[in-house]
Amino acid sequence: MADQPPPSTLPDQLYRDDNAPSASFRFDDAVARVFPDMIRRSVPGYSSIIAMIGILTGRYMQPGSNAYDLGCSLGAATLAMRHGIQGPDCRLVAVDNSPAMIERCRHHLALDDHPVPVELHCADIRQLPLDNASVVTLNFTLQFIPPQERLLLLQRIRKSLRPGGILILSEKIAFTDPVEQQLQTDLHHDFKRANGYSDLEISRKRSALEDVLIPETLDIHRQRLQQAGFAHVSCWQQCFNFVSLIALTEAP
Ligand code: GEK
Repeated sequence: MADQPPPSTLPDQLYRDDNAPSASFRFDDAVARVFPDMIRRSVPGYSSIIAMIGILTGRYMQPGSNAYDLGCSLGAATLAMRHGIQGPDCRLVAVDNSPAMIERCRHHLALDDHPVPVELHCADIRQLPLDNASVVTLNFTLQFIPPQERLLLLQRIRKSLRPGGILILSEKIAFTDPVEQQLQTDLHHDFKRANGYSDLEISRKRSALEDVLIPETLDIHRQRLQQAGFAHVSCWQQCFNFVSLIALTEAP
């Protein structure tokens, strides 16, 4: 694969024209083609989360264990995890159920010459066998899983983790207080406007994501993680309505 040209990274103009997709949002070829630009301009704090996933992996990855990046898209978090891994005999597994994402992710990984091998799978993370894990990442993926299926997935992740292992969970969140909800939504839209999206693009994308990306409150996430068996949950980054949590198998 390394001898093939790298995938081009195009500007996200998907919702700019009148022929913008009107159906529900899908991770298809059109999205995969513009994904790096789309996520950088849409998710406040994304690049700092990616960098910190490398740091967290470095701290918690145990020799002879597995790391998983679930919902890897083009492999940004996968690469951060790969570079964070220090110990010997570690295995890194990256999974996404979008063939368009996996195809491009393969190219991105091939351009990186770090020695830790990466296994790439096109699969549904709800069916993926997990074991002997010390670091599992769900970087803005759980929000696309139907809410009633989230606990089961977190329980399976918790069961797969060694003592001392962690889950890194990043999500768009909702707020119970309507004033806070409005404030954080407005600030997020200001961020998107500052990154060149028009009001029309913002509103078209918002409609496309309705019932596809389902945000929940920080309280619901914390409670569910505890119900799944995690000993401690810490929110280590919040930027407007986007957070990243670390869930520990053992209290620090
Ligand atoms: C990053 N983590 O750049 N099984 C597998 N993959 C899934 C499933 C599923 N059931 N549902 C959704 N996905 C990445 C960004 S994007 C976040 C993650 C976003 C995949 C989906 O195909 C997409 O690639 C990814 O989860 C979500 O760090 O677009 O906001």
